[in-house]
Amino acid sequence: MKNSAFIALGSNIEDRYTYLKKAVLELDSFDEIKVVSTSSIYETDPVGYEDQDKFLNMVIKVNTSLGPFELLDTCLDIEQKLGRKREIKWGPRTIDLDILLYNNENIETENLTVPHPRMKERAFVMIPLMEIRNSTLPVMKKPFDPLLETIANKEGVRIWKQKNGEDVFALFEN
Ligand code: PH2
Ligand code: MG
Ligand code: MG
Repeated sequence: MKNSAFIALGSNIEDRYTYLKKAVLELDSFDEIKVVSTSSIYETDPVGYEDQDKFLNMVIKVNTSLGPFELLDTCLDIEQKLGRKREIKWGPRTIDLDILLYNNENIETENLTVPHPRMKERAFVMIPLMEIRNSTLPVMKKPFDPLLETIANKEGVRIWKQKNGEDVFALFEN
């Protein structure tokens, strides 16, 4: 599995935690996809369309033998399977799976843009992404991340379930 990708997950229809868990397990159930890292789960204020319930968001890292478009199709299939209905743009959803990064590639097509075009402004994406990325580096006393310093609405992103240890699925054990 020579490729690696980062995927953002979001849910704001009950049971949010179960939707996150099912989506991660569904992704990992494919022979072509292995979930190698997960962030903590964050509760976040809705961005864009604000008249909706709070989200749970997280970011995962996968290794995969799928190409980016195959990975996108797989994500859309899982959204369908978990009952996603597309009604209001940016509106409530059981599960949203967005490919943030795929290797170091730049992809610009109608259906897929990588890096994800809005990720840099979204604290609910960048905070969990930095958490995973930083966990692969030695622990520093004072993490310094210029991009994170400039991001707005960080206060709208709060830890909901802290990741504890390296086991990828420990977050989802009861
Ligand atoms: N997703 C959106 C729009 N707004 N807000 C939060 N907090 N979390 C999301 O995942 C989210 C959002 C569109 O995909
Ligand atoms: Mg999205
Ligand atoms: Mg999406």
